[in-house]
Amino acid sequence: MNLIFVTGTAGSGKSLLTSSMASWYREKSQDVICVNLDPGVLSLPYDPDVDIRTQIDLQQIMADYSLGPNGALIFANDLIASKLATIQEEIDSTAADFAIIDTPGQIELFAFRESGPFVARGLQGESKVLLFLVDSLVASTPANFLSLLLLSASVNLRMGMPQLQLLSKVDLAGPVASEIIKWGKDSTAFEESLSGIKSGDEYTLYTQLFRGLRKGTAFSTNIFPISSYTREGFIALMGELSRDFNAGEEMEE
Ligand SMILES: Nc1nc2c(ncn2[C@@H]2O[C@H](COP(=O)(O)OP(=O)(O)OP(=O)(O)O)[C@@H](O)[C@H]2O)c(=O)[nH]1
Ligand SMILES: [Mg+2]
Repeated sequence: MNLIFVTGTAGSGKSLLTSSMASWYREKSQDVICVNLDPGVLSLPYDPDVDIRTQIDLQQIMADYSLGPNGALIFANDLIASKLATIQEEIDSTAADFAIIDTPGQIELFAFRESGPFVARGLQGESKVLLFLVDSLVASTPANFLSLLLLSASVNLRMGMPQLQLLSKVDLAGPVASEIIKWGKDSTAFEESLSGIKSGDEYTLYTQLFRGLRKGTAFSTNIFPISSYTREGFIALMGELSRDFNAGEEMEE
């Protein structure tokens, strides 16, 4: 089974992408399941085949421990680690080819505490890839774009698996989307835009960070523009995923 983890900031489009990728695979007659790892979500745009909410009840946690919604969410997210064996069993029992794993909305609770990386590293599959969604509505300035890439790099540091950056919601972003893609491909274009808002030591620091990120091997600023509504970019994304999964299998042989 190939595991695809979908991560990104709150509201960046993780759940809708999980749903639209699953539909895409199913149309291609691939056996795919959707896994919901968000204990706090009320409604989902897909029918989860494996759902952490059957193991972790947020309302019950609030009542049992007299916690407010934020405290209960932290507790619930930390509890995900203790359910690793059950999640693995449920995923394996489907014997699907792909599992698309939708992660909790609050990325800091999932990626920057112990539980998320423990589950991401602990779940076993033939191959694993992590998608990080850069929301094109948020990444519209060079400062915001760099901030999201740095966040993506820190998620990469924590999760320890191949990672692709996606630029989400490009159908909404208009011409800004092409500008962001240009920044991702060409450091000079990024630096030119950054020079409009930063100068001196700050400019030097941020341009060095950006160039450093671009040199990374496990991580790069190559970014796949996608829309979960129009499916723009899906052919390129699925092609890249299939190359990554085949490369993983070849390495195992
Ligand atoms: N136009 C457009 N809207 C999108 C796209 N992807 C997501 N959305 C919308 O953005 C909002 C958030 O999408 P979700 O899929 O719930 O995002 P999420 O990252 O799962 O959100 P949380 O789990 O709450 O952090 C919803 O209103 C979606 O309909 C897209 O590609 N295009
Ligand atoms: Mg979600």
